Amino acid sequence: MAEKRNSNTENTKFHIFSSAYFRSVVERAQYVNDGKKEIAFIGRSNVGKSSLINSLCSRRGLAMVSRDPGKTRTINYFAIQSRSMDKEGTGHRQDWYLVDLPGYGFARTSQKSKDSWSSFIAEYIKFSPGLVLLCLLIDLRHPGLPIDAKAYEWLQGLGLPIQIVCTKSDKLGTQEKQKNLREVKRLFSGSGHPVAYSAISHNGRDDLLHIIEQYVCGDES
Ligand SMILES: Nc1nc2c(ncn2[C@@H]2O[C@H](COP(=O)(O)OP(=O)(O)O)[C@@H](O)[C@H]2O)c(=O)[nH]1
Ligand SMILES: [Mg+2]
Repeated sequence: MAEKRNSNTENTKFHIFSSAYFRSVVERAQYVNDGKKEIAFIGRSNVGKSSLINSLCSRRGLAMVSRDPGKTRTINYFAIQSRSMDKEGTGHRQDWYLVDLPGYGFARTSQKSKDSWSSFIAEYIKFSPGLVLLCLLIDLRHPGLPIDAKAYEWLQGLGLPIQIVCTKSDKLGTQEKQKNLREVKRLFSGSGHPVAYSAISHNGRDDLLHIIEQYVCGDES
């Protein structure tokens, strides 16, 4: 896919100015390991992961929204270039990867397939030294799904920072949104403040980019 540069005029804020599909891998020997940082996205199938990645990068077709879920189990890397400005007004460029991980929770998934999902993800996390943050996506309409609670508990055990991102926030009214956000905070305690996101209005993009900036520009790796 050709690289596209965004015409972003807000140049003082941390922003992504270039994004391109880089590589899909299925096994450890193929992992990208070039010293760049990685921010990975994970969540239930249909939670809005591809839409969120597209929104974050301001690219309509970057991650395929319609890609048939569950058929292929691949780790997809997107090469990202971002720019930030320090207090002195000097611009800095960052090169990193956004990593799209296979979703969990398909209907009719056997225990064997769940186990292989877990070992697939655990291996990626274990052997990717550039990985600095895991974004776990939760549908804001359904904060209490047992499968998300299980995934969170399991991911927490892997010892990486986790950022909860609540998707499809545009589908809720203000009151329900606040109520469900409180519920997410309660259920996913220990992961900081959840970000409410809408891939339609892009509400939440600045908040999430600000969080990503801390990891991409900081030295937490
Ligand atoms: N209203 C609304 N719909 C969304 C949002 N994000 C995703 N969707 C819809 O939810 C469905 C699944 O989205 P997709 O990004 O393919 O989910 P994925 O399987 O997690 O990658 C699609 O029909 C999207 O258009 C959102 O923020 N708001
Ligand atoms: Mg998808």
